[in-house]
Amino acid sequence: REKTGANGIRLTMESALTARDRVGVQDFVLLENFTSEAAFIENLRKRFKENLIYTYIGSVLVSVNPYKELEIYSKQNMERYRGVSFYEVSPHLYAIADNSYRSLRTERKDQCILISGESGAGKTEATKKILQYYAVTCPASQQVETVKDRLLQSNPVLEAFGNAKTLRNDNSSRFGKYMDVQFDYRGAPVGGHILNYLLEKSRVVHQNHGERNFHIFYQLLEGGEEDLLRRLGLEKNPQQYHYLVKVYQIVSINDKNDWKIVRRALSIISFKDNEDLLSIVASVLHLGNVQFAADEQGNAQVTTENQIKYLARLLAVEGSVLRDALIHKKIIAKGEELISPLNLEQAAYARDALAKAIYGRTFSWLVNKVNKSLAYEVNEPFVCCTTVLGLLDIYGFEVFQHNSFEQFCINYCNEKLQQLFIELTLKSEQEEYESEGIAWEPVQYFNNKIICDLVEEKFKGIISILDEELFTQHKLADQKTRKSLGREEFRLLHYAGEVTYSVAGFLDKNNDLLFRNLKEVSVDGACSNAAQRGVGFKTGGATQFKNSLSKLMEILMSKEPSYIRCMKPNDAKQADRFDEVLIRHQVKYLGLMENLRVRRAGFAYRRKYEVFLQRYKSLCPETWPTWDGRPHDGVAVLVKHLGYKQEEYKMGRTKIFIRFPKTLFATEDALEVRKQSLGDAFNCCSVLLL
Ligand code: AD9
Ligand code: MG
Repeated sequence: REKTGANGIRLTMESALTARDRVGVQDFVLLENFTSEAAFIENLRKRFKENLIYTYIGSVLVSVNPYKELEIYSKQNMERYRGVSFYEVSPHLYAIADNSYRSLRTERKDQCILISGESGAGKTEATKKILQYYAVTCPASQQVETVKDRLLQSNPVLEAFGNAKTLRNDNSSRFGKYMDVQFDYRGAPVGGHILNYLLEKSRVVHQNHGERNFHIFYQLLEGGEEDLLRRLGLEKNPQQYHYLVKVYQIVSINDKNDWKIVRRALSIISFKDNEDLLSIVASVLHLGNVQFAADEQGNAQVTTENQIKYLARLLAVEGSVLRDALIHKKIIAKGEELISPLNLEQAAYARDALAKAIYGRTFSWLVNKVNKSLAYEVNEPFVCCTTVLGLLDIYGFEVFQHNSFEQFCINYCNEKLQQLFIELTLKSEQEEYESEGIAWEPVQYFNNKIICDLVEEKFKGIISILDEELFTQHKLADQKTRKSLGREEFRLLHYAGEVTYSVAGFLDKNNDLLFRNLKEVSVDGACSNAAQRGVGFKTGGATQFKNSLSKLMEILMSKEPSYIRCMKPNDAKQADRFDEVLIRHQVKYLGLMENLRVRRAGFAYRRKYEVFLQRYKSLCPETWPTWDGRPHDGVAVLVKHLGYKQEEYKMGRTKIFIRFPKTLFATEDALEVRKQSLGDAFNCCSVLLL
């Protein structure tokens, strides 16, 4: 390319092109070859290299975790996004946050922001940054400050109890979270509510190599004051506890410091009975240290009396009752109660089941407490009408070597969200075309309803069958597929690809078995506080999950959605490393190409006549410097002058629709030239108004 020319104009035009070359396009709809995955990834890579971690697909925000602190979250930057039109500033979380907030205010329509992506992609960070944005930019008052504080502080508390170090993420959320923020008529946050999904309870009793238990255990031991630990019967050393892994110190985590943060957060969300909560945490650790030995008959006997003593006190149950419950099974046959002893293996199983149940219920109880503290207190009568903005931080689609019940639930959840996403995107596209009076061109897309039905249908669906415990008898795949499957496997063709699930352990996990007498102990004991409601359910875990998901879908459907799609650039949690294979995977799992195809089905670009005219009016003598008529007519004159061909664009009621990016780019380049020749007289935003 010619770098210098006889006139400076040529030079400027070159540099505009080079800039686009260097940093890519900030909206994927402007990719010339929008069906090419390679072009998509190349655009991401270019931007990532320039620390531009955000890119749009229309109104969807795609984000790549930078794994380093970027200077883009300052208060000044928040101000830049406040009240500014989506496309006038570079892509950012704040633009999504602000846009949703403004729709909520002006249209008084409930909003939701759905954040998805795989573990470590940055969902939780995004959620927190959005909350911070609202805390800083929304109107304040004394009461509101308290609510803002509680909303922000609910995070460290729930993260302490619900997050853990995994191989993929040092602060991995082990539960799904949906948080509503309520706004009053002034647009101030006045309350909130959290729904939680599927806490990974199995982590309480077992962690994979290189992973940890939930943060709270280490925080308590590392940071807990001496007399507190004494009261709880705990020793400072995590190595003492079977449920805690041997290697527990991680560079990126400071448990001692986090303990202070959590304690403070607990007090802000008005926890008076901290100690009750911590007693339960301690009891789980004691329970893990309960040991058994076999007597002559091979029946388990408790050998660690000390632990029973602490447990009895912490859980407020009779020691003897607890001891008996741990080594016996009570069954009811023909109306009669039968007590039978457990062997070593069964006793260990029962102990772990109790630990999981206690922790799980404590978590639900904690969420309840947080919700009570966030509940909107109506001080002014007649002003109880609020609008709601929901934030969904949910685990992304996942496939491992071995996929079990957890992956099944998680992937099913993603399947539902994808269905919702495609339906709503298509719907909003269709609605826009209709309201603009432009003919709709049908789009072919992967409809995953069939997979959702297969999972959730009454009687025939996998979840129903799980409850019936007939699982292995069901024929899920055709003969051809079956051949490549093991006896205890089934395979689902998810939107993101095929996943083979192993049935082993499915039923157990679905039933979440807790022996009857242990249930009774935990009902009697101190943990009765902690959300007893879960005890004795008749349906399996998957059915409960299905029901809560279907409620979630209803909630989401009733709101206007925005989307943030998070990606991680590498598995090493390192900055400036862009692993193309990993990214390609995620582009697929997030359904981004499908998203782009739907969005680009008709037109790459659309903009209100006023905005379009304002930007490009200098390119036509009839519209420059001012156009007095209707903006629609001005644009018609303008594009005629620019030589747009009939198939390149359409004029809607309020917007111009441009089919191909190249048309827009040609106009942009012409603008660069024009700018140069006009010099100072030219006053136009230098960012391409995507
Ligand atoms: V998981 O499904 O809960 O395991 P998340 O939530 O998607 O996962 P998280 O938000 O916890 O991931 O991000 C993982 C880590 O990446 C964080 O602890 C940060 O160290 C890092 N991160 C994520 N987003 C950003 C960012 N915008 N800027 C800087 C970030 N670092
Ligand atoms: Mg998370």
